[in-house]
Amino acid sequence: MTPPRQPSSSENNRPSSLFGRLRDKLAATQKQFTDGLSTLLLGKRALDESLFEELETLLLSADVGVETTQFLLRDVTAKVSRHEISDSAAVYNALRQSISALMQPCGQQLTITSAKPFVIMVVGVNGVGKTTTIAKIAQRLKARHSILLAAADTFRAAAIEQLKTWAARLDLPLIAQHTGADAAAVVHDALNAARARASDILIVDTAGRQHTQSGLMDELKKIRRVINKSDTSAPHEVLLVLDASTGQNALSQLTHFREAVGVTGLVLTKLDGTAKGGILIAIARQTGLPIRFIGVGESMDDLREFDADEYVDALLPAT
Ligand SMILES: Nc1nc2c(ncn2[C@@H]2O[C@H](COP(=O)(O)OP(=O)(O)OP(=O)(O)O)[C@@H](O)[C@H]2O)c(=O)[nH]1
Ligand SMILES: [Mg+2]
Repeated sequence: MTPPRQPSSSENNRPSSLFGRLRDKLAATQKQFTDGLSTLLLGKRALDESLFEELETLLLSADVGVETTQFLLRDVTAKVSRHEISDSAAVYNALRQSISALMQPCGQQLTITSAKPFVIMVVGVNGVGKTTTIAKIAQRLKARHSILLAAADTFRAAAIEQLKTWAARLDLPLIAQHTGADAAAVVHDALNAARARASDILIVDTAGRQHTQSGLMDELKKIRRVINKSDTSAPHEVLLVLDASTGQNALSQLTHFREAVGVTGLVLTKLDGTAKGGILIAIARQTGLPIRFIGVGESMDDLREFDADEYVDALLPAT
């Protein structure tokens, strides 16, 4: 049974409807993880071994990962040993605190500096939501900035068409070449066009690739070099898009892309359809990288700036 919840202090500072909606969007994670935790910990259970075993299973099934699960359990059991915690509801609150402390460093929003153009390079494996996320970000930023899009996914004709469709819908200019063109050459053109137009922001869409495809990873490095050659401070943001429902594999993608192109920010997509929302906690623990946005659906409005307090409140409602 899920207990009635009171708004937390951080929640009081925000419109409650926004909270409600994030919680609704995270329905799958909510059902398994949040309800599971509430049932386990808020029902006056004894603090015995079986409780911690069940807690471990819950954390692992939400894809918090072995290392991070052990870390969280160590934290909580140490508090039990020190007699700082004496009942299961206090375990819930201690866990909430530990997760919140892990997530805080990730809550750094993307800041568009005065660099002109501010270059955002978007990378990730196939189908994670790169192109859709670019459209969502562009829609969010276009009221305050002039934006140019670069279709550097020259791999498939459909990929160029997809970005063209978004550019037309958002009424934004786009630089593209034919299918099979050198992706770095498209980016070179786009940088020149951005300067000529005095665009504030250039967003570069790249082809999805597995980190094991060394030729394609080299292409990505080349794109980065071309950008960096035109402005040594660029790219100003290398956004890695990760599909939250891929679970722990997201961490290995992160390691490889970080090594190849120096990821500076993350977008976690498809959090609406997964019970594995705990992957964010593992990412926070193991990398501390800024999570710039989270994707919670397919529509244009389904991109949120990541707010650590909001996320923790949605995942573990304050008691
Ligand atoms: N449910 C849900 N679907 C999403 C989200 N973000 C993207 N998608 C969907 O994921 C699918 C793939 O999105 P794309 O943007 O084409 O992915 P991509 O990374 O550009 O794919 P490639 O260019 O082929 O590598 C589309 O059907 C999107 O609508 C999200 O946050 N939630
Ligand atoms: Mg794409």
